[in-house]
Amino acid sequence: MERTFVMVKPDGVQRGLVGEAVGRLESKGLKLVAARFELMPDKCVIEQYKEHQQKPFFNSLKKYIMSGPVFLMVWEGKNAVKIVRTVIGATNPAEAAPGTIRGDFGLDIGRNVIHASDSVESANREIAIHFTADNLVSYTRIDEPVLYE
Ligand code: IDP
Ligand code: MG
Repeated sequence: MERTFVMVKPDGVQRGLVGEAVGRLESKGLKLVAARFELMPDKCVIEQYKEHQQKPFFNSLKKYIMSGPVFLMVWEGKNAVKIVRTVIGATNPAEAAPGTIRGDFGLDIGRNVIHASDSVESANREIAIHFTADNLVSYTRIDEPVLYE
């Protein structure tokens, strides 16, 4: 089983899309193992987007992520990293397929509603930025026997 880090960004929160995002991941069969609603501290934003620190859009990205509350989650399941990236869609909502969260709810690359880790390595790194091991809840979803072969 893999775990991945997912965040409804401030535009998604303001537009009332937390429930939509959670609902899509829940009904996909993935298991929610941690969640928190917060204004993300400066140092966590920098750490989260470390790989983009030298990019021209970094300052506007940081301002966007800190513009309002975000909803942070950890989801678990078989191939969770790849599956969640598929559910959220391409980075640019203009290119994201219909049926994906970004494809259905976004217009602009700088306001793309939701984040999800892009690899198992990033997922482990990002989960550790926002959650402690104690925050991750181990339990069995009652439908697990019918979700997996
Ligand atoms: P990802 O979120 O799909 O993994 P990344 O390339 O890692 O995409 O970029 C991180 C975030 O930075 C994007 O989700 C988006 O919010 C923002 N971003 C990426 N490229 C641009 C850009 O060209 N202009 C403005 N914002 C961008
Ligand atoms: Mg990324």
